Amino acid sequence: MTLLKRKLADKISQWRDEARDLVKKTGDKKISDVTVAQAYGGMRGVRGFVCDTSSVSAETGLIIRGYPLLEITHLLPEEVFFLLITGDLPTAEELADLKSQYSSQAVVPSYVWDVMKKMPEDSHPMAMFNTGIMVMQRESVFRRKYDAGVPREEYWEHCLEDGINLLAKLPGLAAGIYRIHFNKGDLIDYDPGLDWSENFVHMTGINDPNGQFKKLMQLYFMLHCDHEGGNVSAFAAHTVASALSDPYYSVAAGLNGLAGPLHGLANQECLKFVLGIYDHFKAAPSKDELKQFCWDRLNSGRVIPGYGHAVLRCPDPRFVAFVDYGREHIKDDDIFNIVKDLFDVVAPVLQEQGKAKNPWPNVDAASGSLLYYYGLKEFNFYTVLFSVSRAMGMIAQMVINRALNIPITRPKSVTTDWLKENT
Ligand code: CMX
Repeated sequence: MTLLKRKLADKISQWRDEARDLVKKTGDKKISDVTVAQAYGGMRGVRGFVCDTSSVSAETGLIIRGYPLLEITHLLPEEVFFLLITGDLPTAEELADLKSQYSSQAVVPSYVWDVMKKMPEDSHPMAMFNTGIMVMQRESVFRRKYDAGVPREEYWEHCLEDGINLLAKLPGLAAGIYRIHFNKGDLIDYDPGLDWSENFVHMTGINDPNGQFKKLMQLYFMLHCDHEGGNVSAFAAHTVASALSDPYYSVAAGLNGLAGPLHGLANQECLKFVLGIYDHFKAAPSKDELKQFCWDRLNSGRVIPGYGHAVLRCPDPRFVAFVDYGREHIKDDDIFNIVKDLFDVVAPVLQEQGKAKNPWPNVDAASGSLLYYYGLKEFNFYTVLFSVSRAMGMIAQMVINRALNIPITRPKSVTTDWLKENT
């Protein structure tokens, strides 16, 4: 048994007792009321289910298992996955064990590349990535075990096995799609001497002479790992997994949601916006010029990408972590400096416009400028990177939900007539 599975087995018996006790003692206590405005408003703020991997505070942002994000940005993605799923940081031995599981499962099956190479040239890299995951669905251990009739107490174990097998392959799948879609030449083999994020950089073939791009990707994959349970991608994955669709189906479902421009696709939109500014002014503009540019965009009926958030009411700590990284490593870069200046300009503009409830930057506002600097310039690929990371949160949440036997998701919708008669 792997060390992660052993640790989870201990934790799960405690979590099951805790959940059972809570339902027994406080099962009829209310945790939310729903207004008509919320019913028409994307259920914003409705507390309707449990997610323990992380929580998002409107005032301080992401908290992972009790750790405010900015206190743990040094963690490897492997460590943060262990933390998300178990609630504990791994020991050196547990980390080594997880790394060796990833390593043994990292090679993407060749039939996936056959499909990827046949996809139309104008397929979006996110469509390729999600297709790649779906093509691997035939590997699902969960599906085979379910079909064989294993007891439901065991579901989480097979969900975990699928989750690890899938996570192990995502850097390779993403890097291979990068090379195929952008005609970068032959695929590059996985290097067992490198870790998860280092392997991604290695397999893209992007030149990284001083190892700084690898450092950035370690940070990138760590920062995007989870954002509690109610965001579009996590909730879509949660809902699909609740039907006992296996992790391949469920992660792909979540990532199809991440591909929306109001969610994960905003990072490609954001860099497009910043490069548009650079092209327009042929250099880094003054703050007054930036302000006018933002107003022109708003007046044309478009959003400022990378700004605003459904839950946050503060600058996103993930944005802060990226800007800190940029200040340390690429402080003289023009594109990065536009991103920094936008931080001073956009919030007052959005406040003056008076529509956005949160005028501050979210995670997507800064990441693109850093990727661009290190040579990953194809911005329609950026959401794939978000996906590689966010799959960790989806998988951690789904393993826990199977362990707790959370039933199929089925909230009740109401009709407009019902509202008229009953409110
Ligand atoms: N620029 C312009 N207008 C904005 C805005 C922005 N960045 N953010 C919000 N608004 C507008 C909304 O479009 C909405 O306008 P209408 O009333 O005309 O429909 C109004 O302000 C109120 O919206 P809100 O309650 O503040 O925000 P929502 O919870 O509805 O939406 C989000 C949140 C992120 C979709 C929205 O802020 C947005 O579109 N931002 C730009 C896209 C973006 O950066 N998305 C990435 C989010 C992070 C992620 O999930 O990856």
